[in-house]
Amino acid sequence: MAKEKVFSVCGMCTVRCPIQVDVEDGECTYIQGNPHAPGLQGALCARGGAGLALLNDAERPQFPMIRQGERGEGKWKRVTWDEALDYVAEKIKTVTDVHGGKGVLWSDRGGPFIDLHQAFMRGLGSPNYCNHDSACARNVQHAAQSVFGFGRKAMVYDYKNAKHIVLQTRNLFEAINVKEVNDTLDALGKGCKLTVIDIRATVTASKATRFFMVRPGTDYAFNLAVIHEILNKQLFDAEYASRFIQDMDALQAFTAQYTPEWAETETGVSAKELRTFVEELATASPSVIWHPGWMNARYSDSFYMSRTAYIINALLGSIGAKGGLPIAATPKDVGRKGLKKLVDFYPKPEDKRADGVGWKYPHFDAGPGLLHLAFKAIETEEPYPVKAYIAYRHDPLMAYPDPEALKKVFDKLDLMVSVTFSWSDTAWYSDVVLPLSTYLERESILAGKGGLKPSMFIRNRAVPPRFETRADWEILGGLAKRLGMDKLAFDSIEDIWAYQLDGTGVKIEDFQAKGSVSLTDTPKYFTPDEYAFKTPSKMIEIINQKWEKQGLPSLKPYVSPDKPGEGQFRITFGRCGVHTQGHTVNNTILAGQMSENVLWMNNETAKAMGIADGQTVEVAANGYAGKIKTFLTDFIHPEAVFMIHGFGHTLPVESRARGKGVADHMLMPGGIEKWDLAGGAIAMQEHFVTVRKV
Ligand SMILES: Nc1nc2c(c(=O)[nH]1)N[C@H]1C(S)=C(S)[C@@H](COP(=O)(O)OP(=O)(O)OC[C@H]3O[C@@H](n4cnc5c(=O)[nH]c(N)nc54)[C@H](O)[C@@H]3O)O[C@H]1N2
Ligand SMILES: Nc1nc2c(c(=O)[nH]1)N[C@H]1C(S)=C(S)[C@@H](COP(=O)(O)OP(=O)(O)OC[C@H]3O[C@@H](n4cnc5c(=O)[nH]c(N)nc54)[C@H](O)[C@@H]3O)O[C@H]1N2
Ligand code: SF4
Ligand SMILES: [Mo]
Repeated sequence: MAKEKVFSVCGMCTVRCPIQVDVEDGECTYIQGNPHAPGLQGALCARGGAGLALLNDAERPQFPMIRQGERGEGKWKRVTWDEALDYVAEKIKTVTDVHGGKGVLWSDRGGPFIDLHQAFMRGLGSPNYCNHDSACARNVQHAAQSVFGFGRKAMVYDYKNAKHIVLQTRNLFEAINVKEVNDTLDALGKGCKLTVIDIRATVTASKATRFFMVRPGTDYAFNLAVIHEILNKQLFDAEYASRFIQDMDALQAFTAQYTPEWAETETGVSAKELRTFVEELATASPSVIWHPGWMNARYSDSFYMSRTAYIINALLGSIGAKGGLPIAATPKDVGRKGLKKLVDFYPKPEDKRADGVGWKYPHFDAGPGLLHLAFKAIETEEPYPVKAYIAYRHDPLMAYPDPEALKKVFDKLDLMVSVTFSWSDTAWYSDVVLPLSTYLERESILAGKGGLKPSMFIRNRAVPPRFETRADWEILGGLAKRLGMDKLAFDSIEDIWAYQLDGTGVKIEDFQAKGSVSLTDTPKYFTPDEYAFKTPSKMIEIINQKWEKQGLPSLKPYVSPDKPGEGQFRITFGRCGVHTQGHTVNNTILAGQMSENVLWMNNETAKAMGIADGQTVEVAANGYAGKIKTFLTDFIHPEAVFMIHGFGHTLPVESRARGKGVADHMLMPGGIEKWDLAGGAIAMQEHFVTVRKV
């Protein structure tokens, strides 16, 4: 039998761990973490292991389809790839003839392979490239930019060498990145402390040295009190602060009122415990990581929560420190050249963005824009009509609140295309479904990764496609050919790889041994003097003029979150270890692990309502009601109910997922309008639900 080991990249979530796939006679037989990848130790998470079930799943789009009936009706016509690409190209041409390139919107899930997508959009002459992030980490990104002048990924989390890790709104052991999990476990084994700040006890909390259960939505208060205590007790790194932090006086004056005693009344965490905690942080500094959050599209002050988290790191000297948040090196920093960019084929479009980012909202990061505002542009045709939308591996009808409202927006489109490897609500509502090969059946463009050791990595095709699906470069190349964008009409992935590697000194053969190429042998830790912050002052700026000019205070007075009314609860949500967002619930292996979500409720509160553990209840908001079993525990704040996101599927083509559990995003009426002008993200937990026995 022909046996082979193929290096590739997991595609079961956006983390994209390096993998090694065993292939025997054209069949994948086993997937493991790439044994050469540092920190992975050959491991994968449960979802990565379940990739084989995705590959073999017949309940995924198997061939291109064009809608026949009404949008969302589910009447599809099977077509050939030529027919599908001709159809899409023709429709795009019609839109661009009338409205220009800017009439086309794209959204994807961000990540290391977007160069091709951005090149495609530039080729069309559209500035409207967006990613998913206004429903994920945009508040964190903008917080980083407002404090340091660079984005959140310009720093890495050096978990392995940390002495105290603080996870706030961050469930590291269930919302998984395998390397981060392994590195954190290593650190804990070496005596690193772990503090978890959450509204409920997670698996991560169960591994923590200390767990603070806070009142939902009061993290900003918590952080202001921590800053107060650090400044008051002079526990900050004075030398670091004097050299690198501006506006220390303003910070001191602003936080004077936010004492630990005051915070106790907001968060429920005792002032005494907060003080002991801060003392311990100071002892461990600068090898401290106070995580600024990841999925932080939650509250109208989440941006400020992330900002204060970064400020605490700065005060403790951990920005740039080993065991803290060192600065990620780029290829240039280690004397090398990065991959040549496909996006440079075409000039930057001159039109302003439909979402207003960069002109109406000059303080936001223009790169991936804000998708919910682009949707607004579809609805209002302001600043101009947007008539075609391509959702690439993105399911906004599940990822943004209130899908019924969003469908009405999509009804204004002349063309809606979904490029996807599984069914999704968005694909089902599209005009054309272009089925993407699973990550095991497709190559991607080469990708670069910054970090302590910048590198490049490859996604090889492990096996040929099972069905009539194609790789992204084949799909976009096919469209490019039809749209006269010849430079992107590559005939083979090897041609793309060769273009990307040109001038880098790296050859495609160099990826054979390990699946990646490290651009340096030794990790690069910059000393603080070696890098400059990207702010106008080149320092960490507590007061950011870009935001101030928009009338957005850098030091915003704390506003206490609303309390739920009688019989109401604040909706909270998050991830579990065995599912990715909404797209693994139909996976045979993972559905077997967890087929429905449950509603976490505080024990006493539920009992007072006569609700028992495991009982089916109705959870409702604004006309939508779902039935779900309860999970009663002392370890969730009484103001909140919690559920895992991604359940409550309704599509007839997903037999394992259909009708299982409740969809949290249905419980957020008008949710797309609730977004924060300071951070840019949706505030998904600013909603209340009712619960009753059925
Ligand atoms: N109410 C509520 N809303 C949320 C969240 C929440 O917790 N609650 N979470 C938010 C967060 S953090 C995020 S990041 C977004 C996520 O929102 P989405 O990006 O919509 O989430 P996914 O389910 O990962 O969607 C990816 C889609 O692309 C398809 N796909 C195609 N190719 C690939 C591939 O190669 N790999 C993968 N992984 N998928 C592919 C999948 O089948 C799926 O349909 O949702 C956000 N929205
Ligand atoms: N297994 C798995 N791993 C994943 C993903 C996945 O779908 N599945 N998705 C990936 C993606 S796209 C992302 S963005 C990350 C998300 O990674 P995380 O942000 O860590 O994950 P979440 O589970 O969304 O949220 C973390 C915690 O926030 C808590 N929380 C809710 N409200 C509050 C509050 O008011 N205050 C505090 N302090 N805590 C609160 C929740 O209880 C939850 O435990 O995970 C990534 N990894
Ligand atoms: S965290 Fe799990 S699902 Fe995500 S890329 Fe890594 S192995 Fe795959
Ligand atoms: Mo996310």
